[in-house]
Amino acid sequence: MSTRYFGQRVERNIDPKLLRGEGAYVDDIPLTNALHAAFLRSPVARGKIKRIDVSAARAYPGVAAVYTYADIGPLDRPMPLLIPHPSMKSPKTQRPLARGEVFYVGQTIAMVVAVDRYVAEDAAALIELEIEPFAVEMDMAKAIADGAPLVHADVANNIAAEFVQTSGDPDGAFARAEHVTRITVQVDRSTAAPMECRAVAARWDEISGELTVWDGTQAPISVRGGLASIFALDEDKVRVIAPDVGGGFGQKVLLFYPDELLVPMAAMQLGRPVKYIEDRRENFLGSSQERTQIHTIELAAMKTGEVIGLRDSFLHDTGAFIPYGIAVAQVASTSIAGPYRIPNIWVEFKAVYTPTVQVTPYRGCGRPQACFALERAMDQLAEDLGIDRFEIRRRNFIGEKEFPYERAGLLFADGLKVTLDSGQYAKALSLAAAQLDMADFAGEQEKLRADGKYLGLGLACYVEGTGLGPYEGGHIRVHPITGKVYVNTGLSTQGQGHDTVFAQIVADQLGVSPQDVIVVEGDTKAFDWGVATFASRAAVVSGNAIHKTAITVRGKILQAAANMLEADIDDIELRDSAAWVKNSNRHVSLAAIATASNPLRYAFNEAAQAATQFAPASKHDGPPLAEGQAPGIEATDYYSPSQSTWAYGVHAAIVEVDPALCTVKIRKYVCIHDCGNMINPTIVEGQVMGGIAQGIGGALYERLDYMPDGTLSNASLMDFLVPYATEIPPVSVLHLETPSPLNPLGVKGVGEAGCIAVGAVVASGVEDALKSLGDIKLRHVPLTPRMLSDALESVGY
Ligand code: MCN
Repeated sequence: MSTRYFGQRVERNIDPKLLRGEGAYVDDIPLTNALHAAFLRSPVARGKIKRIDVSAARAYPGVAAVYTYADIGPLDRPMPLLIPHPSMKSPKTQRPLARGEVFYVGQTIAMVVAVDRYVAEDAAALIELEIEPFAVEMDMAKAIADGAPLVHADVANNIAAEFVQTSGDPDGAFARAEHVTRITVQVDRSTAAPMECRAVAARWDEISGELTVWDGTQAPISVRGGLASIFALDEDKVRVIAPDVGGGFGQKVLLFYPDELLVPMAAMQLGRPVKYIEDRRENFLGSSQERTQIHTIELAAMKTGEVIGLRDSFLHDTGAFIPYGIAVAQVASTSIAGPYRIPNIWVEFKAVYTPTVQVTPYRGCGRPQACFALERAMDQLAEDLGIDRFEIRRRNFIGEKEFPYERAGLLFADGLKVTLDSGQYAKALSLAAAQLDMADFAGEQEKLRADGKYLGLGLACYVEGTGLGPYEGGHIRVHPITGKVYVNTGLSTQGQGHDTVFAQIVADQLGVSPQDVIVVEGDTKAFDWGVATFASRAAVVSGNAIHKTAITVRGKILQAAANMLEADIDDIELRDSAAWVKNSNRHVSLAAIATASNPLRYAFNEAAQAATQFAPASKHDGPPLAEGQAPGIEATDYYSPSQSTWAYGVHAAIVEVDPALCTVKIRKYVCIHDCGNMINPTIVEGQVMGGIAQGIGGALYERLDYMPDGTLSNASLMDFLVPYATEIPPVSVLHLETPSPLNPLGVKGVGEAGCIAVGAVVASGVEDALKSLGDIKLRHVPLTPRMLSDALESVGY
């Protein structure tokens, strides 16, 4: 029987290996005779390097080399600006090693390479460094004022970019409005905190002239291109392997971190493998972060609750450098109207340099901030107009028949329109309400209040543009001899389960079991062209590329089988790893078909013997394919989406607040989401759950606390509070599947979805819980006990 695997809960095939501890991360790669790198990092945020003396470090026994900017030749230049944009005045990117000045605590100043990490760190500690500190302003709102200390001397008011987008006639809408709600909200700085910190190892083979780099990156092909160009090597001579990677969440797709360039450089110069494994403190100090935005948002509404206009002006903290241009802020600005039919929009932002590590996309990429601003404003509008929170959202949703819905004038990224493709927003809201069991909730809220416990209901909706281009590809090959199917892609995986879902797609087309499909990712030798894993794009872009390729391979199999079995091509079906003549027992295995492409080549094998029994029925003497078809049961193809697909969801929660202790417990969390057709619901649920857990961190616990002098006070997992499993409540995840009309599989992305709405839901719930105590407004996450205490104090509690 042929089975359809698309949409099935096929078990993730990589898990047994990882759970048994058999994963191979960069640090597990055995490298004989390897040297180890350690970095000297800046202890101050801004300052001038007055003196650096590495002589003691160089003389330290066991040290192979010490590098400062002066020792790295052509690498001493600013890293690439990945996404240029005309709104940027003087875009700054970081140099691998600081030259002359430092811009944040943790910036790399020197690299020591030694026989082991201990020696490398001890030697780094011997480097004499004198920095004249400059004044800093850590508060983004104050940093744009005249006279504030500058992060970059030539960037006035620290404003890295200013950008305005308009849709419709916002001024007209605000003039017409019967009510305007205006609030200011803030989301604070956080970090991805992956289980595995970043890691790079490199080996240079002088004889073949080949550089091999193991890199815990989300973008191996792009890293290879960068390394080849900076070291003036042919791309074929550079192999980048992203082995098992313990989470990335956007942090591992910077291009480049200093070590990604310097470790290969050292390996080439020293003629020995070199390894660098970032430790947790370095991850807090030197790896990208995201989130701080301050929005002032206004909704122009009619008394019916209809929102006719939106204005949003926000500050976006971009850190000391801006390698991703305005991408994060632009995504926030184009997500600002959420799932609502708001025809008139004005959204403006300023990206602000601060003396902190650079900001690049972290799971959600600007959307959690936009969602927080919009949904907090929707709650306020509901209160202002005396309309139920569910009802006001229902009245403003884009209706099912209104798709495709274009927000004319807004650009998601350069040249990329904001056109929402499909959805059932109202249905998602109704499902959320049903899941919460509102009648029951009201009763319990009343009952617990008598015991001094305060229950509240939180609600938020989001949309997410997913599946960003420009392209991804796939190569599929049915292996002669074994008949196993190999799928190579240009992506890498950090835990998303690509190998399982891509196997499902291929298995459906080729009539094999997903267990017989071996997906190879994260190795530039396996596939040549590709972009990276980010922007929730693998299902949409790679999934469709692989689907397209599998259809071509299927066609070749059918053609060859028809020839081999002397049957009509329409009479062939594929199942159980073989091609069958329908309603008969006549069949030939995929192994034999692939082998028959060139039986002589595999002459010592049984499948080859079997294959020779089938005389090529085609008129030519070649493999049993059609004349002109390439040999081998294999193909390569690409998919390039025309625009993003828009996933969405409604999240709601019942929270319990203890005002005496200022603690918040999430009692129940409900997530209704829609990522189009699901390839694998179990994987989708894992993604959503992981996102929600990360969102809870951002809602209640995780904040990077920069001190007024620019040092990070909580650069450790003892102080930066990542939630434990015990903080994650029971979550019911319900799926809607509205296919995207934009791609053959009808899929949308889901990798970031879970985290987007959580901050807004929690703040909404806590505010609701405390309503009876006074006019408490919660406009800032993470919502710490301190903030709650202040809020309660402000109403005299
Ligand atoms: N999927 C599916 N059906 C759909 C959509 C997706 O079965 N309709 C599956 C996909 O096939 C894939 C997974 O769900 O196996 C996530 O798919 P997708 O939304 O396409 O996201 P990507 O695979 O491109 O992963 C990137 C995304 C991002 S941007 C971040 S950040 C993130 C995330 O994935 N980082 C993660 N999830 C993560 N999960 C883990 N474990 N680790 C990370 O670092």
